[in-house]
Amino acid sequence: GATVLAVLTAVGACAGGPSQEPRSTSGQFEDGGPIVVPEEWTVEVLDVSPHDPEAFTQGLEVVDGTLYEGTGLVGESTVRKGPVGGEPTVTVSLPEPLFGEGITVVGSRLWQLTWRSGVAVERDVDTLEERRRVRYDGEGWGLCHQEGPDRLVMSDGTATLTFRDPDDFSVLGTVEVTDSGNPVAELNELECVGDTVYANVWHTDHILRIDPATGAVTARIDASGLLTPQEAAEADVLNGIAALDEPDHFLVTGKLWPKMFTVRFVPTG
Ligand code: DDQ
Ligand code: CA
Repeated sequence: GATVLAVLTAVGACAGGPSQEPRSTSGQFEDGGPIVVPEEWTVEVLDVSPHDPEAFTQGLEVVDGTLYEGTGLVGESTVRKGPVGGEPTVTVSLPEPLFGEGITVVGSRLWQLTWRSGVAVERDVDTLEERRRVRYDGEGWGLCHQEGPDRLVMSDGTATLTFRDPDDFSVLGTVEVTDSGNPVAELNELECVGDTVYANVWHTDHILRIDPATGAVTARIDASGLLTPQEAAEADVLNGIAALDEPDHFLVTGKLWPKMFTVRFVPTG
């Protein structure tokens, strides 16, 4: 696990003076508990597969060997599904003016967020046809579903993750994500794996491993260098993490990336 600095001598002590207060004024603790210093991890590439270089990837998820991808941009937003490593077999469009964002599968439904319209679209997971829309406050960025507790986890461009009822999107709670005690804004695409939430951070090549119970970042995964400089020059940012059926294996891609990478996240050194 990550290093828990319950007794911290150097950090915070200089600025705050010699206070031994065990709560936040000393910088040693946050409201949620002791400050957690994330581990530094990297990615090990196991395989490379093609990715639609015109897909402005906003959501990526694999369920039972089927890859679901949501794309963005007004007039170009879609949801598509197909076998992992193959071409999509079903593609549907999200009509203007909606800008598609994160997606997640919950049983027989798929939820698709929109960026600034405050609308989530419920789709039939088989046909991807729209079933209904629900409203939410704020922006929509990333989305994933936890089995237990049965809830959605949603990012909105801030450091706050919102937990929602997977039936009606009502808010069940929130948590602020912090790295070494500091809020991390612009959390983007999400992936729920057991009790862990992974998030990539907009405009970075970092994927964060987050404990949603406390919001603490427990590992910072450096996923830079997946694309060649030439490929990166024509692509947009890293965005898209999907846990594969094989434990600890993930697909990672990005907006307008020509490739998807099968990776494992591994501690550095
Ligand atoms: N978000 O996905 C991070 C929430 C928003 C991305 C917005 C990207 C806008 C690109 C606009 C390009 C217009 C051609
Ligand atoms: Ca995902």
